[in-house]
Amino acid sequence: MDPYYDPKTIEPKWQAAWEAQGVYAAQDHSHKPKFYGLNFFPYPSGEGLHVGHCRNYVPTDVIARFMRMRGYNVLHPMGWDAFGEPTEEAAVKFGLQPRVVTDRNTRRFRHQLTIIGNGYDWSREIDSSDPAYYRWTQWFFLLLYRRGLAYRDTNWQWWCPTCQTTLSSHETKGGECWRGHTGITKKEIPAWYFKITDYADALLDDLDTIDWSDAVKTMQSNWIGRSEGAEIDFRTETGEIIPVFTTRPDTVYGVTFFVLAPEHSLVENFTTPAQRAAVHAYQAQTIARSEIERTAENTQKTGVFTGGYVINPVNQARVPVWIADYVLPSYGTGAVMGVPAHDQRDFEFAHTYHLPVEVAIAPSDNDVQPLKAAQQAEGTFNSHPSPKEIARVIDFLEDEGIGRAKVNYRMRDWLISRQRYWGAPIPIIHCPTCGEVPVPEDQLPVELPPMDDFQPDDTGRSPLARVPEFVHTTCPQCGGLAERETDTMGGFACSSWYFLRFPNPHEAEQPFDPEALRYWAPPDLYVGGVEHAVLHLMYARFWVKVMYDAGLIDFNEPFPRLVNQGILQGPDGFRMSKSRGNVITPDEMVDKYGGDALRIYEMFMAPFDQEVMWSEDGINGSERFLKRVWRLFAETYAQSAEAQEEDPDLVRMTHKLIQETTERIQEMRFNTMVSSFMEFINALSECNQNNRWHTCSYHQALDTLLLLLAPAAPHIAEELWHVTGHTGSIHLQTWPTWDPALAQDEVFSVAVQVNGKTRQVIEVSAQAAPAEVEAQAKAEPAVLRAVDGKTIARIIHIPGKVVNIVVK
Ligand code: ANZ
Ligand code: ZN
Repeated sequence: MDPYYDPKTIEPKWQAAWEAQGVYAAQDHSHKPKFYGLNFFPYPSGEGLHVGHCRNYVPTDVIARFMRMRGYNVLHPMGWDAFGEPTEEAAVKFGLQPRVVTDRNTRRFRHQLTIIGNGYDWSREIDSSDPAYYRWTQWFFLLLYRRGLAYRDTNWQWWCPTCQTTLSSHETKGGECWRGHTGITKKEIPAWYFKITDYADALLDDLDTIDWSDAVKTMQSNWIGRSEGAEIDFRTETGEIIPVFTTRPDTVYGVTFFVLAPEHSLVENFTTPAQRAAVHAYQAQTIARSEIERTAENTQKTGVFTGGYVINPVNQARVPVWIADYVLPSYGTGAVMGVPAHDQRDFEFAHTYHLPVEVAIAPSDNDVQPLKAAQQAEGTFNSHPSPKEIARVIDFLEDEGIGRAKVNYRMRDWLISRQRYWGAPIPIIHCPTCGEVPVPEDQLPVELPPMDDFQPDDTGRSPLARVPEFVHTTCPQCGGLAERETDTMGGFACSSWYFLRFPNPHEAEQPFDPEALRYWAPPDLYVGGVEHAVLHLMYARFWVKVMYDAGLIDFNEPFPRLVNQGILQGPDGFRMSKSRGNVITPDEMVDKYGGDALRIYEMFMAPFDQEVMWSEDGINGSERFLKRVWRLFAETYAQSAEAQEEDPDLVRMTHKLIQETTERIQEMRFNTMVSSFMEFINALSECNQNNRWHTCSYHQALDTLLLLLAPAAPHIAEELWHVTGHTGSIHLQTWPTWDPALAQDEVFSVAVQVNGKTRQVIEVSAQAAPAEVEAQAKAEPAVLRAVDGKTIARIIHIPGKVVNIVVK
């Protein structure tokens, strides 16, 4: 056996052999129990993977390998979330087709995932930009359409002038698009939406049924933003109804003004000629402000009086109508009853414009702070209303026919249209006679036409609108001339169902084979970063619920168990990213230390879910550990093969290691798993130095160590497995089992004597130091009584047998 550990030759050799032998292929039609372990499928960016991404991919791979050795039929696949703007831009930059760029990037990703030793079933690789895949993304679009969950509407949209496409409100933040471009504005254009709001309650309630972190659940629940309250019907002076949404209907007697969102369609009706110019100027200035700016807590509240009035239905008070941008057009009814005595924003607004403050109910600690002065001036003190009282107020409103209970959600419908080339075309045809007509299923996919210049423009239409052969078609219903929809779908559509494709990636007749899904789906473990906490994870849950309601699948949550890995910071303490320039690639680390050393370090650096900083010392240590493993085998494996004698101490340690490794993988405590390997290697090295390795127990310990090490360090384990004369891939061997009795620390019965007379028999651990045993012996009550009043001259200790206390 080669005395030196050489990952550079070992690792590529085994990677090729595993692939050729299909070691990681999942078995269709198996009677074994299954394990489906999945990572969020990556966007194949031009930058490739860095070692931070490995903190997500390596542990999942360890679990997949472990489960395979535990007798499970394992599905551990990989694919590409390949549509999207960065690829399209890279294509423009290099003068290439997005298809070419995508293929180049996915090759790089596949290579990187291979050199870190991950075992995927590559025969199931999927690519969301492949027509064979997006055909079914389009099919699901039509499923949603037929179920009334996809619709086209013309609205003010966020528009990024740099990306030249619309953005959903969650893709904007602080006036920037999600890719960091400033200067985003709004454009009024028709676009497609998915009606995710129909599923708001289900998405909220079912969070209780899934095993996710509280942090992610909270983010989802805030995003849904369920709010209970009432709608109260105010009236215009000419008698039309104009409802408001309020969570505090009990404060309706305190209304002193009324506010419409500047975008509200009724603003014109209230505006008097004298106020028109001011109102229009204010409306124009509102357009450019984001919801975040408008609703931020510490900003000055602004607005303009329209000149008009509404009537408060409970006391017929005439209330002035204002517009103000802190009222959002898309929430509730876009109108607010202003109650400055009980609402902070209303208070600030009233304060600025010298509007009256009227206390409707008594203050409490729950009420907003700056109001205290105003309320005390009024001098009314009752108790704060309980929800029960709010319910009574709602009953009253209902009886009077002026209001009703109402639940509102922060969540908006999902804007799916993108005016870009590199996405799945929306499969709809616009016919002058028939209107919107879905593309018949047998005409799917609607394929992207080849385009030389696919750069977006500022027309608000996708580049596909410039391809006449694509646009002009005939209506499937009436046969007349018609036009294709030219928007494509945002990538979150593609990633909302991909996990259902891996069990049957080559299925041509349907999106998935229900039989295969019944066995494989849903994934047993989903691993990814918290950055997906809302968008992807919410959208995928929505699609799965729709499929469930359509009777296509028999589960209604896509990811029963989700875990999030911790962030990896660069050596400078900042999150690893290309723009910071602190990226470390797996390629350079594998080149220097080997894939196994990188894997061991990724696990050892910190608990799986904790944020941690990269350190090259750490990976150095991991490499040293693997060298020690290698040396032990080179120096002692063959020599210990003939030994007959047993070493109970080593047998115990080996069983204990099996137990610890098993439990720690199951609990995803990979860092402590690695430390138990290290301790074990220390112990074996000690045996080696003390010449205690001529035992069959030692030999057995080495064989077992290889099996336990296989998921974490698959190459070295495989190489040593073969070098030591075993056959078949180590990754297809059975995981060792332990005997709990043997794994226990060994216990001896020790007789405690005083002057040679046995007073007590005690149990002591075989690992306990002599001084500990003697202390335990002296503390026994029977011994204390016998010794009482005398002095101890000496102690005769025969380890494992007798402690004789000699007294005078
Ligand atoms: C009167 C009132 C009195 C209110 C009071 C609160 C406290 P959440 O919890 O977010 O649902 N509101 C309603 N529609 C709005 C819109 N389009 N833009 C901005 N604010 C809006 O909050 C609901 C409360 O936010 C509603 O209850 C309303 O103010 C305001 F002591 O009505 B409230
Ligand atoms: Zn038609």
